[in-house]
Amino acid sequence: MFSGKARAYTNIALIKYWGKENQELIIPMNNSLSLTLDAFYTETHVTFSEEITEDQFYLDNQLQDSKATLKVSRFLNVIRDKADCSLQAIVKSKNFVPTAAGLASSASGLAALAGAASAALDLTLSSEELSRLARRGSGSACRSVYGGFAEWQKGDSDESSYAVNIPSYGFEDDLSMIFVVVNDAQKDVSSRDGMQRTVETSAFYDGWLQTVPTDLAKAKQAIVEKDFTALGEVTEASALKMHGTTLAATPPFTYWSAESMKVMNLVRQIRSRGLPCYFTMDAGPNVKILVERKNEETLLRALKEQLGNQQLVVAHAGPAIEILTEEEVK
Ligand code: 2P0
Repeated sequence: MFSGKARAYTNIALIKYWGKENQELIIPMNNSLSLTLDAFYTETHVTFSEEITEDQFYLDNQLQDSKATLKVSRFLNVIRDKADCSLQAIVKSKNFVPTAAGLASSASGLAALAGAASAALDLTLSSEELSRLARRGSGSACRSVYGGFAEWQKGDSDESSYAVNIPSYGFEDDLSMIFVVVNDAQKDVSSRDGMQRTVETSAFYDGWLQTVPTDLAKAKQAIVEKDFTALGEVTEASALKMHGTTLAATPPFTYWSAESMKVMNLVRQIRSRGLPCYFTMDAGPNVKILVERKNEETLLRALKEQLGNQQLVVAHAGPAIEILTEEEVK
């Protein structure tokens, strides 16, 4: 029996990843840039054992169905190949999220799985190697290897596609991200299917790709200069462009609900009244708002006034992935 444990925190992209050049290896079409957050994380315990004949996957103490287990098994195969191991595994994951409303993340989940399984099999990996490995599970997971800001450099091969830390000299500690949890009954298009459909069919996809390098450079410059306004503006622009591509896909789709639009308009309104804050959205209807930490309370009050009981979750910059000892597992 070989066991390992890890804790990984989720990340939200400020410059979005949207589209794959290679679906099998998860090589993206464009670089992306993210902030790792402290409020959501996954702890995963992996045991490779002679005593079982099939991988088993428990999420929050519930044995998962064959579809969810297959995703885990495929990823474990990548690690088994690397470590020359043929044992099956029991994977026990727990998502720590302040609310159950659709905030679980594949980024923290697959990063924690990569960390725990590689620790179990004694693969001694550098951060870049662990990032490459996590990428094979889920693209955004490669950024969760790092705390603070990370850039996923797309590369063009399994070896060259991984995330690196972006030094920010404490700028990330000046930031808050407020999640507005939007409840929505719409049927989901998974991010994996959504981005593929967009690459293959969207008339706007080339436009998206053309502007990413400039947006990325602006974001990195804003981080160096600790320029919140510049970072906020490019964050919002990147999200809007990514979501724009989905409207021109065949068949068209959107992750926005009426509630999402209401919240985005509210952010614009609050900003026009003099409080700098900017929104971003991912493959679902929740809206995330980037604000300076010194303005967090004021923004929360303004949001509560307008949104009543809608759930708000506050997050700050989070740490890098942690490989845990037995005692550290809750
Ligand atoms: C991101 N998203 O940069 C973008 C923005 C959603 C919108 O990465 O297929 O779970 O496993 O590589 O990483 C979500 O997609 O997709 C995502 P796969 P993933 O955060």
